[in-house]
Amino acid sequence: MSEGPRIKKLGKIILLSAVLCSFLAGCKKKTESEEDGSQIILGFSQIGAESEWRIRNTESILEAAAQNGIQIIYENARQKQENQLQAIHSFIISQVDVIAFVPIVETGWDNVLQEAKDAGIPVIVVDRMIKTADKSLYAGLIGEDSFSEGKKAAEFLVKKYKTSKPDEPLNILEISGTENSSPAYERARGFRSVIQKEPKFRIIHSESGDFLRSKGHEIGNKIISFNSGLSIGQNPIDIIFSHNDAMTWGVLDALRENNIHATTVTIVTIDGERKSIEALTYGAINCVVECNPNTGPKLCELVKLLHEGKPIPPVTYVDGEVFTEFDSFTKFAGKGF
Ligand code: GZL
Ligand code: ZN
Repeated sequence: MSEGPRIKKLGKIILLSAVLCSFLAGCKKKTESEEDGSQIILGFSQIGAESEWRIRNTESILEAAAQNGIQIIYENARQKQENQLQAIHSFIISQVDVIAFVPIVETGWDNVLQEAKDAGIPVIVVDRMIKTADKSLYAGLIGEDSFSEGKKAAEFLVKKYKTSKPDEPLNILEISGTENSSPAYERARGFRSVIQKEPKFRIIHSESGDFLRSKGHEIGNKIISFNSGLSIGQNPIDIIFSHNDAMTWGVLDALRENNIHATTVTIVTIDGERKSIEALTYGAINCVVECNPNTGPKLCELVKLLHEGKPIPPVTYVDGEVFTEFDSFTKFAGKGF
């Protein structure tokens, strides 16, 4: 073989080995950092992006991980529990240091959490709660008190209608969140724990809108009756209690499309999107119970404690406020969504 092509061939071998070395060095650097344990690796399974609240919740966690030097493997389950189970399983295989996940529904987690426990990987439940007989399957929960959010919604109605007469019953439509999710159960329970003491209120219908604006829109279209009021069958609707702002805005979309002014009905909603609080100023919404999505910083504190082998509290709540039509709107600081 003449010189020319040989040089070329040699050049190729040198180039290839250079590429190989840099690749190995890269790998080596990554294993080095894992070996000296300088960077915590967190596997995080998020349920999806079904609402502005969820999007802010994800942002808060990703931002906090970056600020805390935590390497996060983020998996978006696109609203499917089976995608979450696969994601958690893959975190176990990759031997992450800590697993955090938002359980889209309360049940069906025991097997994969047992796997994580057997692998010695601590798990933090985020935002929503799970139902399990074995509390040792997770280290702790960080989220919001959904029961108290439901109570606050009802307490606003008791205050708003304190002078209305008991013999003029007030009909409530409840639009609930994702079926079998802890916020849907707990918000409903908290709301009823107050309402059932007040005979003037009647929950005439409850239906899941799956925390989605599109489903809220469908329900909105369903309750618009011919005489441009809102009703379920023959029963007029005086109040709508919606488990999240996304569904509330779906109902408001339907009202607007049918030229029905939102002030014809009292609306109480949960989450605290900026546009929902602003709607208090023009009467489209009457009460917004805030659910704080910014759990990122606190979650990272808990991750670091677990990585150091320290215990964490069984439940850590982040608190939220209540904004109503009676406020002066000077106090709204907002949670960034
Ligand atoms: C509540 C959270 C709910 C929000 C919705 O803690 O799980 O899920 O209220 C979101 O906006 O979809
Ligand atoms: Zn429409």
